[in-house]
Amino acid sequence: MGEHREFSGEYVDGMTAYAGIPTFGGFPHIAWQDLVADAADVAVLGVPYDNSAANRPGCRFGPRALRSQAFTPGYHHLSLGVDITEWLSVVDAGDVHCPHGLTDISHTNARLAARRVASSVPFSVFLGGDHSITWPTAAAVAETYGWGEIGLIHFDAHADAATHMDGNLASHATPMRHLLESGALKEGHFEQIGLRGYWPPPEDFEFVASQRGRWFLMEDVRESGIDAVLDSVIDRMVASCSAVYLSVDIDVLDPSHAPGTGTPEPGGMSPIDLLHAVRRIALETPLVALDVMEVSPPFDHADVTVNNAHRVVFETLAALAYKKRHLAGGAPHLPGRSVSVVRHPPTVRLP
Ligand SMILES: [Mn+2]
Repeated sequence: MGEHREFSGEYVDGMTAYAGIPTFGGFPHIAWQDLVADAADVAVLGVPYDNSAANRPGCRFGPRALRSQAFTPGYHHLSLGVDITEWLSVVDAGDVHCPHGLTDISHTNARLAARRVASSVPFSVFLGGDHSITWPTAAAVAETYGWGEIGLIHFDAHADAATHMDGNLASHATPMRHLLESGALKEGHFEQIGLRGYWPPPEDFEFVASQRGRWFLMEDVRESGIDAVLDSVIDRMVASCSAVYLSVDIDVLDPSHAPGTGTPEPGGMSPIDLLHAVRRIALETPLVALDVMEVSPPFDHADVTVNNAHRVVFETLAALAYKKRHLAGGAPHLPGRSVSVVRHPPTVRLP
């Protein structure tokens, strides 16, 4: 006869990676409308809009997938020796209302919500959504930090500097054009990394060159190495810009690492190079905002794209935490290692 067992009777509390109402990174939710000055160091805002995708859509589901499907393993960055949550308060500010088919309303809403976020907290994260959203969000950051004062570093397979695509002026192929033409980005404040393939035509590069923008093809990255490219990009940004916006189209990664996107282009970056690049930019420039765009979960496999996009944000947060601790006089906690992975001292601008 089996022994009878009783339940212990005590509720055991805790947190698992696979349960609970999802927020980005498991961070607390404060709606963007309720953000007030210094409510947090970082706020994460979703912009679920994909009406401007030129090929396969689906990135309206990006913000939700980044909350629910990405695996959040913890907050301690192994190579930086820093715990994100010890040094940064991060909130999930929810989503912008983007009604289907209504581009003007969606872009206006994105700009107003991004303005609220950027003016309330020291560091803004925007989750797309297609890349047309960088037009309103980067414009909002420029309004906050000074029109023409910010610089933009853009990782992408594509230049996104067309005047229009298929007649659509608000296409995801055009945000960089609008930001440059409007003066949000001044001449020489624009750097692109990872371009490749068959688009756009030479006229678009002539325009970027006329704005003294620069672009580094994947071929340049392959030949020079990512660090040489970053040295050049970071030097120019630090010399001329008081604040920096980082825009990452997840299709800068090779499609083997990011199948869940609308316009995949073979021959792209590896996640290790992208995360390293994002970390260096966050550490070595006065970075004030990040966006991660074009994550299209319906085309993803095994959440590989979602997890890579999530780690782009976490790498940035870890670098910001590192900078904050550095300013406070703290040192990395790296048991068993004597050499820091950080090449250059961090810049002083911080959340
Ligand atoms: Mn792209």
